[in-house]
Amino acid sequence: MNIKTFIANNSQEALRKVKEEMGPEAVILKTRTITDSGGTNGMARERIEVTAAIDYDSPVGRGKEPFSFSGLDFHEKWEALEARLREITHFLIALEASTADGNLSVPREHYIYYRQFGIIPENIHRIRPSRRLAASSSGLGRKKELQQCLLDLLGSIKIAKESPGSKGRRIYAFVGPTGVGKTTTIAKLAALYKIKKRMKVALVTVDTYRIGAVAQLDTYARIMGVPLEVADSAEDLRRSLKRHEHADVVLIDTAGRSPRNPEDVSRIREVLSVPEPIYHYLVLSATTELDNLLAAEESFGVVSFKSIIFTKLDEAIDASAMVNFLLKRNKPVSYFTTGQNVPEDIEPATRKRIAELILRRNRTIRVEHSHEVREYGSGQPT
Ligand SMILES: Nc1nc2c(ncn2[C@@H]2O[C@H](COP(=O)(O)OP(=O)(O)O)[C@@H](O)[C@H]2O)c(=O)[nH]1
Ligand SMILES: [Mg+2]
Repeated sequence: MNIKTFIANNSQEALRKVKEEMGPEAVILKTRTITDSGGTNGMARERIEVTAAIDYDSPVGRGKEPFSFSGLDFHEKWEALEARLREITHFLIALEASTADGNLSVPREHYIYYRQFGIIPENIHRIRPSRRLAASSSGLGRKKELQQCLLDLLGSIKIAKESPGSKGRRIYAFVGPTGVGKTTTIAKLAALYKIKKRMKVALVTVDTYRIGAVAQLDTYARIMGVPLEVADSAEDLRRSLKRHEHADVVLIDTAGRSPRNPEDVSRIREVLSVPEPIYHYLVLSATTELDNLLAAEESFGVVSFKSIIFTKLDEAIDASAMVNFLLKRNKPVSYFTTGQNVPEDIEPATRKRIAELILRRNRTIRVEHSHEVREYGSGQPT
């Protein structure tokens, strides 16, 4: 596959260029109007950009030398590969949009735009094109409006209140799949509550399943000088909570169990069944694929968690699985964790951060950072 972009003063001239260079078998993938400053006296003028493709196996494509990496250094090869991948992705998205043409709920151009940012079709269908978007036709204005529609969609993601709960002691339990970072997140929050908020903190672990699990939290507890209780049953947990009835915050660590084993998850629910109200966080990793996030959410649903903490944002090159998950499930998000350092690498979730994560995904589109990336959206923290 060979994909090329041509710029011309009008569409006839662009099509002539495509035919001359790529032959009659070339397929037009995309046309758009762009604005540059090459008019008289540097004035802005509108031009047509056409992206066309030809298969190497076609009579015209055959015999042409495919792109060669020889002679490039590592950095150049990497950049060339990235550019190539972007072209292929773009081509596939355009193909997907053409195939679904009759069933698109938004114009084809919009569909391609959102897909480039990794938004899944199901979530694209939630987008309501603004009236301004329908009216604006010029290149730059249109791009800004498209971006604003995307930001409005992201703005519908719910953000949970920090430190939820009423006055008095707050009890938070952390559930989720193995290795997502529950224990590390608890250590970060314990330090924040104790040092920053000067609260009286107690830790309880019901994770007696894995050798070393208690030792891991115990190390953090000793460093921070907070008490740690180990509970093996609901009765144990009730007694531990009684011993710390004067604490401001109690953080409960649970065993990282396989979401695919319902018995494991039921056991956690059983241990956490105490008369005191417990606010449950579901901890998920931003590096997990969408299908696995949905499966984990479904199996941990039995512990009726109130909000989600996403970990390992630092490791996720693409945050679209996390964002698609939050849009699809409409569950509030509380915190993001961004590394292994305790306590620094944690931050309250914000819509601004979500927008930045999604917008950085598509580096082929220039992002107007100045005003759109802000704490937009009408929803109040829940
Ligand atoms: N890169 C990165 N690693 C993390 C983060 N949070 C936790 N980890 C690491 O993930 C691994 C598993 O963490 P742990 O807290 O034991 O997970 P748990 O099984 O869910 O309790 C450890 O090596 C942590 O240092 C994060 O935000 N970013
Ligand atoms: Mg753990």
